[in-house]
Amino acid sequence: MKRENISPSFAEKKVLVVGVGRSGMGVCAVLRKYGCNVTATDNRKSTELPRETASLEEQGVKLALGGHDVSLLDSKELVVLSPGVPRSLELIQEALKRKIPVLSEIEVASELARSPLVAVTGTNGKSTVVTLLGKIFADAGFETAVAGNIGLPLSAVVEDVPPDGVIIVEVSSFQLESILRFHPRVAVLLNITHDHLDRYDGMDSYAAAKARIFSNLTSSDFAVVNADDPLVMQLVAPSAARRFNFSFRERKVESGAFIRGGVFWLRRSGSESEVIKETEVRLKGPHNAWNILACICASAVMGVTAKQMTGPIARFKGLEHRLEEVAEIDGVSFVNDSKATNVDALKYALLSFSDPVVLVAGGRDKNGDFASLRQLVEERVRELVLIGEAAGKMQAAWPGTPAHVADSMEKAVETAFKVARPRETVLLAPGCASFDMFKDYEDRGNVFKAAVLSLVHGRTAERTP
Ligand code: UMA
Repeated sequence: MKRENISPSFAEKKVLVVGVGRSGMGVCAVLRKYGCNVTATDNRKSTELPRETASLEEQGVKLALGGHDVSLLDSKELVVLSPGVPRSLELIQEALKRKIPVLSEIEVASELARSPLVAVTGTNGKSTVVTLLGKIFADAGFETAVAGNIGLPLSAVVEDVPPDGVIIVEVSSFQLESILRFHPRVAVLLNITHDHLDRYDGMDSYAAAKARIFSNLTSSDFAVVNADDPLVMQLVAPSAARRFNFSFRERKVESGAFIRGGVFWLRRSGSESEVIKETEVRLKGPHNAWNILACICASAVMGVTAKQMTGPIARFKGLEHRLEEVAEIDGVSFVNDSKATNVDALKYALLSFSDPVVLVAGGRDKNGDFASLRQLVEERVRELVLIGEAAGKMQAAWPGTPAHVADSMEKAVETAFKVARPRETVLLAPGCASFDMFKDYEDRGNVFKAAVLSLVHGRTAERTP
């Protein structure tokens, strides 16, 4: 239901929504609710979008499918851009020329928030952090929603959470590119490493998009940042927000969280509280230790006590497709880290295992610097099984490690199982996007798991198209 006492800046405007995926569908509903005259455009045709077409028509949204004609901008007062659509698109450049504001779905949705937002960005770890934060806040008695890049658009839940609740929102650089007043109470920046260099013209523009998370913070807000990442520290420096650092080194933390003597500690106002022992944590790997430290800071600044955090952190086993243990066959463990879609995530996947692994990697290259991992691959990978478009580039980048090339995930799993020795791990950590062979990273992880399970059953999985 429309709230009577608020009038968002977009109310009753003539709006063009670009892209009718999850963000577009979510934002169309909100815009219609507040009296906007909405047209939605997508480069897919109505035959490819039957469910969306029916739903939008029922809501009174006009449709312009099968392309983006610039005449769609005539008389429009606002453009809402889906994150997957680049601002370099001719339609968007024309909108900017005509001085029509181009905003992202999170910008529009956040205007309707009644509760504080905790926004989380970074190259890797975002989904793990927002999910664990959701559990910590819920356990501490907050009404909570977890939304954003993780899958559920912010517009779908933003009005459901009461003022004393909290909305945890995963934000990507794509979403941050088109914010204006997006103003979280807590902004978390986990890390910045090479990713999406197929969309950005370099690290500077990618990092600048990430840094926009701080752009509207005031001295009443909090920036939670990884003090072990120099680029993160550089980007947060101009922010007026109160700083909570997290680090593996105690000396870098005045207020925040750190690890000392095998214990995660919270430090604020000069006093320290023990949160949890490393041995009680189920999440593996150094990257997950940073993720937990980030959660400690972000929940502490919102009033959660160290004691309240312990249980949810101890119970959290991690997410599907992130270092997910699939099965053990004849002493060989299979681990699915399909979410390792960039070089840095691949690096942390490898650092999570003390013994050498058989690595299944490859996919669609995002201009990743595979050669930077050469030494680590030589130390931690006994044999490689490479798939997808990047197989050749990876083989050339890691010449010191024996490699096999497979033309399907099923064959990759079979080959990896053949070469693996008892007590070794077969690790899927592609270091690449999935779109050359799969719908998305989840599809890739599911196909890997199905192939492993069919080995368990002694037969080859049949791939569904
Ligand atoms: N489209 C056009 N014109 C174009 C390009 C695309 O019309 O030039 C259309 C497509 O035909 C499609 C729609 O735009 O119908 C898709 O829009 P989208 O790619 O923005 O996808 P959504 O379904 O709206 O999902 C988006 C996020 N997707 C991306 O950022 C690519 C989802 O993050 C997010 O969960 C969702 O909003 C809800 O907030 C996914 C993602 O891959 C998980 N994110 C990237 C990542 O994590 O690396 C950033």
